[in-house]
Amino acid sequence: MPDECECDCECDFQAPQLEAIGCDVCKSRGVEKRLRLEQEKRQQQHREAPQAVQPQAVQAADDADFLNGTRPLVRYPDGTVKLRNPHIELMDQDILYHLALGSESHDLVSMFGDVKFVVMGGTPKRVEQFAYYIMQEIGHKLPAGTTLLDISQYSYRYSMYKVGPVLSISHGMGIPSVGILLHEVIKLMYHARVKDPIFFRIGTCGGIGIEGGTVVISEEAVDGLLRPVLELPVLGKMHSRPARLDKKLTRELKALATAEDPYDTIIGKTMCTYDFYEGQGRLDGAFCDYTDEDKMAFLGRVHEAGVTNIEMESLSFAALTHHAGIKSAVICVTLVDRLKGDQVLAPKEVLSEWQERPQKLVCRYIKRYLQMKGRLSLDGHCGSMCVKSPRRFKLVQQESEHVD
Ligand code: R2B
Ligand code: URA
Repeated sequence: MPDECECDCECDFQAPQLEAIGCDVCKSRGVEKRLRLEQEKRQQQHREAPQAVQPQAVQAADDADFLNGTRPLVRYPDGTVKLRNPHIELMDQDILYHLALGSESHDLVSMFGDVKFVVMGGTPKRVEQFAYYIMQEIGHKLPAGTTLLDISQYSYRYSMYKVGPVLSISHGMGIPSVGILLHEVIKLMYHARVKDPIFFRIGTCGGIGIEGGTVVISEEAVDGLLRPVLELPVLGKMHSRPARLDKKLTRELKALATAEDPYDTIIGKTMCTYDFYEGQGRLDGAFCDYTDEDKMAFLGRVHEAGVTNIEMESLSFAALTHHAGIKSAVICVTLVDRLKGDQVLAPKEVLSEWQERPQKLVCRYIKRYLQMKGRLSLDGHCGSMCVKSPRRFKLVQQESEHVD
């Protein structure tokens, strides 16, 4: 488009307010020109943006901001979650596609405004199990004629159950899956105006030099190169976010392990990898270009660096919750000691009992919190049909489905 005016209104195309001067043709050209100049300026700024920052620098800057009190306020003063994305406010509606929810299709404040805890686990079955377990433990009563429902069933991606102040959600396997979910759950917290939520990931992992069935509470998440940072290419450039977990929450969880527990609960550094096989140094994948000695040397090295367990989601979980200013913790049970082997060989019933261990710890935390707030009702009174045993209730329900 030529900048010069072809008419005789003598519009000055150098003027800052191009859209306000000249004839109608020049005005519209002025607007177009301004938009084009703004776009060029943005593109130029993007080209000049600094190259990928080193993970150590990201961590150090985050530390400094934290200590100086200059870390941007990531929650509103009343504790509600603030979104670090100016675009959301400008949208007509925000569809949380993978949760099968929307900011205008659902009354998210009434549905989720009372949430305090978000507990994530890998599989739909495990989070359903946790929902029934926590329901029993906190004495949550369902209204007559109702049962727990998978709120996100129509997404066919993730499962979500709500039990009073607790949301139990499946995150699938790996950093991409948990990352997508966290974007949407953090937005859900924002739309629902949830105050000071606490997020937990409960899962499984491989241990290094520790017995199968040990519960590990992560003090830090690191990547396969031992860097405590989540790296993500964004618009063609590498972005780094510090992966940080709440230290106080970690200590509080550890304090809830008891001497009567027939297993150890420890605090350790968690390595998070992009793959279960080669990424975790296994010899039993479809491909393997290293020797048993190479594998043992790698595991020895990371163990020496303080790594106690390996899994596949903690880095994204820690980085995105920290970026959102949300307190979080990762609690995993070890299924195998990687210094002794690669395959998960324990019998199904044993694995099943092991997987309940992180659930128990988080349940103790939630119960203690609700007790302290005077919100734990265990008096057994309810005005309508109560669920006495969620397990039996479910069995009866399942059986009825098979009877004509
Ligand atoms: C633990 O177990 C899964 C792999 O089997 C993965 O989701 C993880 O972090
Ligand atoms: N999950 C993992 O990611 N690794 C293991 O070794 C076991 C469970």
